Amino acid sequence: MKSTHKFFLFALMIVTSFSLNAQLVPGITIYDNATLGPNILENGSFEDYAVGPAPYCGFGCGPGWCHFGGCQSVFITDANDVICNFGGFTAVPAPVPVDGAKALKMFGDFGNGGFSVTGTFSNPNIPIKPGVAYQTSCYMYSPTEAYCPGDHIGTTDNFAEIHLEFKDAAGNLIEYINADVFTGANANGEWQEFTAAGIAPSNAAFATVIVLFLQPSNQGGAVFFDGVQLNEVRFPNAPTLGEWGILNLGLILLIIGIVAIRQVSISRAKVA
Ligand SMILES: [Ca+2]
Repeated sequence: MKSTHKFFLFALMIVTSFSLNAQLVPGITIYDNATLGPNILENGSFEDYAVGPAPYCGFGCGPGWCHFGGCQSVFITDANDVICNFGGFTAVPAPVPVDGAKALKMFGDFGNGGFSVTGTFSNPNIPIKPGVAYQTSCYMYSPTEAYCPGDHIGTTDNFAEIHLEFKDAAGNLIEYINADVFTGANANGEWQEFTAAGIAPSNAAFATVIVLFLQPSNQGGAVFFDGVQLNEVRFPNAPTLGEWGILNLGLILLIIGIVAIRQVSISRAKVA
């Protein structure tokens, strides 16, 4: 074998080797295979609060969160708390939090007889990286009607949501992503996890996580929230910049090799 052929064969072997080892950037479906970075929310499990009603009417902030809604429509509960201790119902133990010792409870404010919203959002805004995927999640709970009819939302229009909001450097909302909605159909006395994920826009600088209790028809019932997370989504198979360089070098060598072999073949044909 001529030395030129040996060189091109060697080059092709290198290209093939790098091509097999390099892993392409995964598409959107790789969310299933991604790993999550640490929770970047402050007090995402509400453990830094004291048990009891949030001491505000309308708006107020605590460790890592701010709240809005009617007077005392936001509570912090633990397993020693009781629910259904109102309206002639029989008091029963509050749900055991799914994460740690405390959970957040929200219900409507019954303020004006119309649509009301009670909400809790992370504060301050959380610095994020544009173009990077993030995931937020939380557990939600509403008791069965048999256990606590006063807090059960299964016979109401009430529902709850978790949003992930992306904001620009000035704090303006750019876009938000919803998880599935927690409705009366989910009020089965079990903690259930809800998740929303998406890629931060190119002009995003901050993220905010917000959980909402929505009361369209002035009806009773409550939803509990716990274990709220905001995580960077990491793709372990994504190539590093160095790996991208090796891949590109390999492709260049492949092209050079193909062209050179073609040149040698043409030359041989002419000699023949
Ligand atoms: Ca907790």
